[in-house]
Amino acid sequence: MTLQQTRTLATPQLIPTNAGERTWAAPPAALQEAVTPNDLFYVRNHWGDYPQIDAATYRLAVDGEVQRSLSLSMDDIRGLPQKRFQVTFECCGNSPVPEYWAASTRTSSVMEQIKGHGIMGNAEWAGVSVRDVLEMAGVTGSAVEVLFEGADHGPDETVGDPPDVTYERSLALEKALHPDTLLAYEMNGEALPPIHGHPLRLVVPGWYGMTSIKWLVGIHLLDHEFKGFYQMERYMTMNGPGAENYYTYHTRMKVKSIITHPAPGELVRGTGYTIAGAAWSGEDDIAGVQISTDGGATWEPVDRLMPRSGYSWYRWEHDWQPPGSGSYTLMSRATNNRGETQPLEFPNKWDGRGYGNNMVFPFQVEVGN
Ligand SMILES: Nc1nc2c(c(=O)[nH]1)N[C@H]1C(S)=C(S)[C@@H](COP(=O)(O)O)O[C@H]1N2
Ligand SMILES: [Mo]
Repeated sequence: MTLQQTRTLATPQLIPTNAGERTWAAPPAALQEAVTPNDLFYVRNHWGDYPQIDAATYRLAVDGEVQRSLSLSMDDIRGLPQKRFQVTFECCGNSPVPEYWAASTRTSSVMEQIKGHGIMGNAEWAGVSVRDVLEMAGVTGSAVEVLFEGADHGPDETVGDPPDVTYERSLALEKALHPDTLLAYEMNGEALPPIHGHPLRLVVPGWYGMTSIKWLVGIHLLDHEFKGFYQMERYMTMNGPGAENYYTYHTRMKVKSIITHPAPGELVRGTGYTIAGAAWSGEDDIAGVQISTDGGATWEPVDRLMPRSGYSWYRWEHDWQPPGSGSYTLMSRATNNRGETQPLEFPNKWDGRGYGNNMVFPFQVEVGN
């Protein structure tokens, strides 16, 4: 089994995608690896300045609807049983919607690059179960949600209002108590890098990235639903009149697949090429990936769908004999084990935001001799 190792940049590096050093996308070459190296793992911060926390003096507060409030050091946390597995992250704003590209004020070179899917990555995380910490504190029967508080705060990044809001979000008790919902202190075998939440972050397997709170300083057990800014005003879609639910609050990553080989702009030569990519669907299994090399006229199952590791994406490969030189439109389409599949167009156009885009992405490729 051969996988083309094609790098599109001599030295791949993160691509800034907005002003103020808040979001960097992984370059296409980074998505060609099954595990994304730390220095090429996308970054999504809400403020340019991010917390620099000293692990030696760090404390995690656990309070609210608990029998015992806790203040835990990193040594206390490291004393709990360690868990280690891969988790694929995807920002809810990954993969811009084609209709919005034209309207963007970004420079064309950045737009060209973020037409890709780089606001995602896959890493091996090590840490402890949130559940073990909650059991130490003793959750009372009155608790319904768990609020995870980050150390970072500031004015809303787009309109400046609210003037000072903390990055914090809640999980339903059930997801927080899932044994694989982690407090992670390691990423790909290294101490969690400062920009990814050092010394401790939440990792919510299968859910969009905004749920995995970095620079975690508080776990608060609530007897009510949390209605804070980053819970209710961001990372949701208004579905518009006539929709069954007016709002979609994004949680599980929707079923999706991307093509990673060829990379954007790569010229394919010769008569044999292995198209490859990734597919994922929240915590669910991928049942199959189909590929089209003629713009969606015909589809066939990919030749090889590899098993995943933990909560990682699935990698897939497909051998292709281009009928001749010229321009081709490739498409991949994944289906999960619930029978859900990718739509041909972005489904949530009504509110003008692009969250949760899992459409089938047309991918233009030039084949040379
Ligand atoms: N404290 C804090 N946690 C956060 C964020 C943030 O800005 N502050 N961004 C969230 C978003 S939107 C995403 S997609 C992921 C990105 O994680 P990464 O920067 O490690 O890739 O972190 C999430 N956790
Ligand atoms: Mo995100």
